[in-house]
Amino acid sequence: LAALSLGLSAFAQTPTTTPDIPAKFTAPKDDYDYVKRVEMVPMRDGVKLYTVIVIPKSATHAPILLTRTPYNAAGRATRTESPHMLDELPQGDDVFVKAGYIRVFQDVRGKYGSEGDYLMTPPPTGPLNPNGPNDTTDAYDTIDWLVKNISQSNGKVGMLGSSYEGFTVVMALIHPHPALKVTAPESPMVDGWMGDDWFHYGAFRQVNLDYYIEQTTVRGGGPAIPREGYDEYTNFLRKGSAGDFARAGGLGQLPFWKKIDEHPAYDAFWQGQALDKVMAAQPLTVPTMWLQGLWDQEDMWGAIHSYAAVEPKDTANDKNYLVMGPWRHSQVNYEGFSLGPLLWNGDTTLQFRRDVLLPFFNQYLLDGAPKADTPPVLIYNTGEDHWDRFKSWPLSCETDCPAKPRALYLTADGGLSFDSPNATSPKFDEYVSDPAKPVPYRPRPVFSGDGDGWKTWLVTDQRFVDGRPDVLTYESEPLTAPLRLSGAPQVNLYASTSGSDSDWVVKLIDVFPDTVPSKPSMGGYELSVSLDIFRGRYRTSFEHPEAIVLDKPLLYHFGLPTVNHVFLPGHRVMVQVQSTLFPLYDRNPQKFVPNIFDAKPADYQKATQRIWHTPGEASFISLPVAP
Ligand code: PG9
Repeated sequence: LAALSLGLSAFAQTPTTTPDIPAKFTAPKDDYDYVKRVEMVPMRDGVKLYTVIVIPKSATHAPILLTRTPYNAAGRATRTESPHMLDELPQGDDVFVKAGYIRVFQDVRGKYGSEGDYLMTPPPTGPLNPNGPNDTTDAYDTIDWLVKNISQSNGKVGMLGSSYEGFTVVMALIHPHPALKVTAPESPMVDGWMGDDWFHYGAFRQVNLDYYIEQTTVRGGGPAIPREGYDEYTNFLRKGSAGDFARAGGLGQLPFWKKIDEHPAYDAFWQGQALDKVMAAQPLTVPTMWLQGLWDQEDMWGAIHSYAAVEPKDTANDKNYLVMGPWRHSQVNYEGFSLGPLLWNGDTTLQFRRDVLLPFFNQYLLDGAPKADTPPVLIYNTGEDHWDRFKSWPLSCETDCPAKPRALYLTADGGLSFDSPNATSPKFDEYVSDPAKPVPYRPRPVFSGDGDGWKTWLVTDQRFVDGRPDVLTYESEPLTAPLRLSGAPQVNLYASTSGSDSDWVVKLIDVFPDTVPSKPSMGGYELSVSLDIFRGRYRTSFEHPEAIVLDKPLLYHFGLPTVNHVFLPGHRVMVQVQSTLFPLYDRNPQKFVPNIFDAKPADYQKATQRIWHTPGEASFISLPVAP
């Protein structure tokens, strides 16, 4: 009666003091369309790697799609907590989920749930890693375990992943397990010095210092380096050299930073882990689709150079494939309708995943699947806005290409010409590069938390620096016929400097007509289709830097990133030359010092930079002009 009068049930009740967190909770999953297994998979040295296996409930004889990651396998396999595998897995997995694949994510050794020691992108077996396990043996052992321990599988495995995850795919290809039947390294990190994450031609990408601390201070995700202000331009400028910035952030305690600091040049440390060189040494045995974005702001080097390195040994033309989309870094796994202000003809990433990637993987992984109609080379035409299918790549180069490049000369009146200059032309243009006022790589303020600003900086309208006294601009007349470039433009800059060291930045730009009626904001837009930076001290040798002879015109020769672009009639071609891209790249003090990481404030000096136009020393871009 007392209970009833209190409004409580007279039957057995949960005592009010029972702890509200039960000893065990199991979410009901009967209506899930998949099962998730977590396994600690043993490697040959006894180290166990944390592995998440997502199996469709309907699976029998299903292929396995494997990604090995330093970015938290549990998180990678959980986009949203959902009963549907399609929503549970990353967006880019959509086509594979719909096709009934088993999906596996694994933490690389030493990260998140995996045991063992972590090395940043561990070198392959060889002098830099004589007997330590690495991502080649770990991939091999993992695949071996997967095909023996997943009863719903057909024993065939494909691997893909972007960036660091793409690096792990390439490592698996060095000595592939026989069950590895097909791969797609997406923007793989292949050569950290030449043109992927850490340096470009020796110029240091200092904004990545946060990555070292996030990735190597703890097994999980570490913190970022604290900042004094909102604008990275000021934050980095105030600290001095990249080395000073790193040391102030505590990176002196991190072995990976020490290795970078000890190897600023392209010595054996870098050469021995350049995976395009490793891959070139042996024929590819697994069908592989190398892919990357045409405006990939992080790993612009890896895929295209690996494709080129292995192509000579693909004599049967059945293993080596190339795909380049109109994308930023890793965009292939998200939506592909646009990049910054550039709008494409539909969802280019879904088109690729559904119509090209999935049939390619199916061919090698699904029992009885038909042969896919995979073009050897698939590249988006960023001027005409459509996909191009080619038999080989590039279409224009010095040897063994359908067409020869054409020299486009930078002329002294700020023009561009396919005719070489004559002796009466003014000899040079000049500008003063002041390390105290470096040219920003994107409009200030450069806020580190602005992810979109970072993802799209390569397509920024270059009018934001055009007209600066320390940026030289060369421009053609409006084109009367289309100009098609299909290959890698080559810079041949004859330049002198009053300093004993210098960086050179060259941009190849498509200038839109003054008015674009269909999208007025694109009127006069200066779209960089290819740009890069070259550290002058490596002019004669990447391994042994040398001081530059003062005020002497010298040739700086380097390749720009690959393009497949048509400059349309009415558009102009533009080339810009400058000496800084700050703070993405650290400043060159413009005085030769043994290690730029240790440059002192007094080492940074202004320099007068001259771009030469005299016969025999005429600066030009070798354009991969294709019919
Ligand atoms: N670009 C990133 C990275 C790759 C390899 C090493 C370090 C960083 C990434 O997106 O994974």
